[in-house]
Amino acid sequence: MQQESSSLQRTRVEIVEDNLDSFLASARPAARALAPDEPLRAGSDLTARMARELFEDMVLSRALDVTSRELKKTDRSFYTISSAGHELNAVLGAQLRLTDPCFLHYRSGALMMARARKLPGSTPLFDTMLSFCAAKDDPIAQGRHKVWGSKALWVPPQTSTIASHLPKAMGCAFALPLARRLGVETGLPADALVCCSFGDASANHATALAGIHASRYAKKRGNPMPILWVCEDNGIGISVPTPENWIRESFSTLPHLAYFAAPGEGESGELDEVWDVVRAAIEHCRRAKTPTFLHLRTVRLWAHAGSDNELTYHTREEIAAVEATDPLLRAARRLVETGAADPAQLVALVRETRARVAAAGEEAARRPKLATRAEVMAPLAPYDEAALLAEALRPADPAARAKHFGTLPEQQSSPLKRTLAAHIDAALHDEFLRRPELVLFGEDVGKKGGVYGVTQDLQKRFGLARVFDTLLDETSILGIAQGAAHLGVLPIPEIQYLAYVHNALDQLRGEACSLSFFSNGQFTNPMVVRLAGLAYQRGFGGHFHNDNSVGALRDIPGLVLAVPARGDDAARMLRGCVALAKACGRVVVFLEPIALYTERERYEPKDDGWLGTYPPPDGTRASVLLPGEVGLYGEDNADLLIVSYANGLRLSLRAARTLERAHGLKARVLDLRWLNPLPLAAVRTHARMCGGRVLVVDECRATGGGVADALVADLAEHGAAGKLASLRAADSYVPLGPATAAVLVTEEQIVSAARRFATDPQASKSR
Ligand SMILES: Cc1ncc(C[n+]2csc(CCOP(=O)(O)OP(=O)(O)O)c2C)c(N)n1
Ligand SMILES: [Mg+2]
Repeated sequence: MQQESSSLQRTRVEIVEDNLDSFLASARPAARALAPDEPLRAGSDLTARMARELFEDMVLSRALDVTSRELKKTDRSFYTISSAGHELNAVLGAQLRLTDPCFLHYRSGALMMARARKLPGSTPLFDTMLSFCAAKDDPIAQGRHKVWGSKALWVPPQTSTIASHLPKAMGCAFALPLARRLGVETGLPADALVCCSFGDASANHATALAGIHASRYAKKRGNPMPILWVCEDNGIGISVPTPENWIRESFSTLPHLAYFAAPGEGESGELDEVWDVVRAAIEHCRRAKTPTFLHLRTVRLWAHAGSDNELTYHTREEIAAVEATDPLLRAARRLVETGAADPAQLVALVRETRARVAAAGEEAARRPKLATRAEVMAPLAPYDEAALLAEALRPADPAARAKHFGTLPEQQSSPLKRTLAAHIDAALHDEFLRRPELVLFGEDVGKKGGVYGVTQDLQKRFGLARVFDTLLDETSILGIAQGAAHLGVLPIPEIQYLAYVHNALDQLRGEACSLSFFSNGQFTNPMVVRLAGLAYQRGFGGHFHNDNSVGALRDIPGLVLAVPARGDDAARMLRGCVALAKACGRVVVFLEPIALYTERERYEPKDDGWLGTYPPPDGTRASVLLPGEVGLYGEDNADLLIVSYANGLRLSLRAARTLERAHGLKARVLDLRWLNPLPLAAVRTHARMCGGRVLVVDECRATGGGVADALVADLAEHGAAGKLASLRAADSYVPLGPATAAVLVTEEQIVSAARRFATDPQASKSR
C-alpha cells in the first residue's frame, strides 16, 4: 500500500511537471511583448514585471515541494504536505506589507516566497529546505517542526493544529490599536493589518469560527479590527469534499464581515483577476479596519501529503481533471498570451529554479540536526534569573503610588489585615501602576471586577482600554492574550473558573506554550492567566465551580503554575509571575483558590489568622516570590513534614496544631506555592530535615490530576529515608452540597494519617 502510494505520488508529480513543461515547449510568444510596467489587461493593477515575479515565486514554491518529496524517498526530508495547487497565495505575499503580521496556513509556500522578495538579503528557498530537512540551521524552528515562520518577515510560526491560529490572529488585530493607545512600540504603522489564512475544511472548526466571530463582535462593539481572513478553498479536507459553495454561503453574508471572492463571479480565475480582487480586499481591510474575508479558490495537487494515497477517494480521472487546472499552468498561459513573458524565458526560469532548489535540498539535507535533549528543549522554558530579578525588584514609584492609592494599601487601617482577594486586588493595582503595557480582560471583569469582585475597582481606576470585558468565549480570551502579547502588550487574561479553561485549553497547551519552542525563542507570547478554582467553597458548588484537577495544566511543557494560599504570598507571587512573563516571555497560570478569597480564620472563628498585611513593592527581595520558593511553617527536625498547597495548606496547618496539642506530634508544613514546575529540590531538603517522613496533602485528584504522584515518586527515587504517604482527593467530579466532603481531603484525615507515622514501626525506625 505504502509502495503503491509513493509510486503514485511520483507519477502524479511527474505528470504535473510534464504538463507545465509541454505547455511551455509548445507555446508561442504573443504578437506583442508587454513593457515591464504595462498591465496584463486594461484596468488591472498587475504589471508584466510583477506577474513574472509572481510566477517565479510560484515556481519556486512548487520546486520546494517536489524536492522535499524527492528527499523524503531517502528519509532526508521529513515533510510532504505541499503548497502545490495553492500557489495563487503568492498574490497575497506580493501585496501585503512586511509590517502586516501574517498567521499562515501550511500551504503558504508561494506566499512566503513572494513576501521574502520584499526583504533584500532573505533566503527563503534555503530556509525552507532546512525546515523540510529538520536541520538545526533552520532559522525559525531549528528543525523542531516544519513551519512557515520568520521573525524578519513578521510571520510567527503556526502549529499543525488546524484553525488554532485564528483566535490569536484576531487578538493581534485587536491589539494593534490597543498597543498604540498604551504607548507600546510595535514597529508597525497605524494602518497595519493582520492576515490569517486557513483551509476550507478548517473553516468549520469551532476554533476558526470563534476567531472569525470574535472579530465581527469586536467590530459590532466599535473596535477597529483590521484582519484579513483568507480561506484557501481547495474544496477538500484530506479526503472529505467541502460541499459546493459552502464557504461562500457560510461567510459571504455575515454582518460585520466584508466578503471578497477571488476569482469573483463571472471571472475566469486568471492571475490578474485574482490580483485585483486581492488588492481590493486588502485595501478595504486596511482602510475600514474591518474584518474582511477573502475567499481564495485553489486546488490541491498530489493528495493531502506524500503519505496519502489519493486513489482511495478519487479516481484517476478526477485527479487528472484537477491537475489540468494547475495554477502554474494557468499563470504560465496567461503570461504568455498577454505578452508579459516569452515562453523561452519561462522555460529557462523553470529549469533554473528546479536546479537551484534541488541543489539547495542536497545541501540542506547534509546539515546537522538537533541531537541532545538539552538542545531540543533549550527554548522551551526560558529562565534568565538576572533579568527576572531586575524586572521583579524594580521598585515602584512612591509618588505614583501615593497619588493612586491616597493611603497606601500597606498603611490603610481599614483594612490593614487583608484577605487573599484584597491582596490580589492591591497587587494588581501596583502592577498596573508601574507597567503601562499591562492589560486585564475576560468575562465580567469590567464593572463587576470578575465573578468574585476581586478587581472591582480596577477598570474604574485604569480605564476601559486597560481593563475590559470580552465576549463570552474562553478561546477568544486566550486568543486576544496571545495576539496582544505578540505585539508587546502584557496581558492578564482572566478565566472565570478552572473548569472552563478546559474549554479552551489548546490555546495554552498547543499554542501559547509552544510558541517559544517552535520559534527558537524568537517569538513569545508572555501572559499571566488568572484562573479562579479549586474546591472547598462552602454553600456554593458543584463540580464546575469547585474543579480540583490541575493535571491538564501541569503537563503542558513550559507552563508555570502558581497557586497561592494566603494574601501576602499571592501579592508577592503575582509580582514574580508578571516579572517572569515580562523578562522571560513565559506563560504563567495564576490559580486562585476561590474558597480562600475571603477566608479570615486560621484556627478559630474570628482569629483573623488567614488575613495578612500587604507587602509593598519596595524593591526588596522579600517583596517577590519566584518559582521554586516554598513556604514553611513550624520548626525543622519535626516528626514529619506535611507538604501541601492552597486549601490543603490551611487544612494542614490546622491539623498540625491538633497533632501537637492533642497528640504531642510535631509537624512541619511546607507550602509548595508552585505546582509546575514543582519545587522538588526544596521538598527533598525539608523532607531530609524531618527524617524523610513526608505526608503529601493533595486536594486535587488522586490519579494524575494532582501533584502527589510526582512528589512521592521523586522522594522515593531520591532515597527518602523514612515513610512516605499521601492523602488525595478522589478521582471524582465534585458533587453539590455536603456530599462534597466525601470526595475531598479533610482535616481529620490529615490528623489520622499523621498519627499513623507515630505508630508505624517503619517510620519510627528511621527517626
Ligand atoms: C484540530 C485538528 N484536527 C485534525 C487535524 C488533522 N488534519 C490536518 S489537515 C486536515 C484537513 C484540513 O483541510 P483544509 O482546512 O481544507 O486544508 P487543506 O489541507 O485542504 O489545505 C486535517 C483534518 C488537525 N491538524 N488539527
Ligand atoms: Mg481544503
